[in-house]
Amino acid sequence: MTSTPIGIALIGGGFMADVHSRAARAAGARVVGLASSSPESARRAAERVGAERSYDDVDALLDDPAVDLVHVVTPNASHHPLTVRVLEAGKHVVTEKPLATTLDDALDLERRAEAAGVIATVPFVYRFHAMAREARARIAAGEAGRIASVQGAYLQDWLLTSEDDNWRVSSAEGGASRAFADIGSHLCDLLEFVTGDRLARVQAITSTVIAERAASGAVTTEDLAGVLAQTTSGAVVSLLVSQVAPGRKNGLVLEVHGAEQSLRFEQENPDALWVGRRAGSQLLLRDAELLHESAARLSVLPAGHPLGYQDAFTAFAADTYAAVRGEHPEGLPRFADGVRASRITDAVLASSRTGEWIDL
Ligand code: SOE
Repeated sequence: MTSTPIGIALIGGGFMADVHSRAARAAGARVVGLASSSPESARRAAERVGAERSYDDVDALLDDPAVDLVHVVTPNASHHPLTVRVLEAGKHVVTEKPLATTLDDALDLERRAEAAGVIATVPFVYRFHAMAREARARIAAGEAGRIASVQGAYLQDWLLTSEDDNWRVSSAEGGASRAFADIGSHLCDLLEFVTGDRLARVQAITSTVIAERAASGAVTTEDLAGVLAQTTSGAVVSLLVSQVAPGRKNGLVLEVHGAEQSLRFEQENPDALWVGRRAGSQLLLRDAELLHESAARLSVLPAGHPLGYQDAFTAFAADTYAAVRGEHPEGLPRFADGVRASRITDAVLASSRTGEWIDL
C-alpha cells in the first residue's frame, strides 16, 4: 500500500464520535482532529478518541488542509448548518442520520453535495452486516420468491422512564420526530435495501407515552410509532418502533416473507440469518464460502469469529473512503438515502396527525 491515508476530522464529541473514530481508524484513515461545542470539550473529546489535535472551532477544522473528509456527529438540528459549511469548504462528508430535521433541509443538502461534487454519505450501517447483505442478495436473485409481506421492529428501552432524558427528546434539538427519525429511519432504510422494493404508502400511529421528562419538561416527540405500509410491488408491511420497550436494547428485526423463503435478520445476532421454508427451515451462520459475493465481501473474519455493530460501522467507513478514492462500492448509503428517510419520516408524522394513508 503506497497511497496516503485519507485524513478525517469529527465535528461533535459525544458517543458517536467514539464509534466513528474507531471505524475511521480501522478503515485505514488518519483521525486528524475534532471540534466540538467549546474548545475545552473539543480537547477532552479529542484526547478520548485519540485524535491528533483539537480545534477551537469549526472554521479552524475546515481550514486544515490535512482534513479530506468530515464526520458530522452532532445533535440533529445542527446537521444541516454544519454540513453546509463542510460542503462550502469543498470537503467530503459523512453526516449522521437524520440527515436534517426537515425534508426541505435534507433535499438542500443533497443538492449542495451534488453541486460540490464530493462524496456525501449517511451511516445506515446495518446494511453492512454480511447476513443483511446475504438476505438482499437472495431476494435479488429470486431465491426467496415474490415478496408478500414484511414485518419489522426496532425496539429500545433507554427512554423508558420519565427520569431518562436526552437532547433527542427535545424537538428543538432533535427535530419533530424522535423515535421514528432516530431508529425507524434505520429500519426503513434496511427494509428497502434488503427487499430492493420501496414503501409506496404508509399509515401510522405515534404515541408519546411519557408526557413529561426530567430535564426536557413537556414532551412533544414520539416514544413509539406503529406503521402499516404497502410497497410498490404490493407487499404488506407492518412495523413497530419504540424507545420504551423494557428489556429491548437495540432490537432491530427484519423478517421478509417470499413465496419460497422467509428471511429474518436480527441486529443483536447479526452473524445469523434465519431462512424459513415450508420444509427445512435453517439458521444460516455467517461463512464466506456459503454467501453470495456481495455478502462474502463483508465477511472479513473467518466463520465462528463474531462480527458486530462496530465492524459494520468500519465497513461503512471503508466504503465511504473507497468512494473518495474513486471506487464504486455497492450499496453505499448516500445523501439521497438520507432524503428518503426524511421523506418517510414526514409521511409517518403526517399520517399520525390525520389518520390518513400518505403516498410516498
Ligand atoms: C440511539 O437511539 C442510537 O444510538 C441511534 O441514534 C443509532 O442510530 C442506533 O444505531 C442505536 O441507537
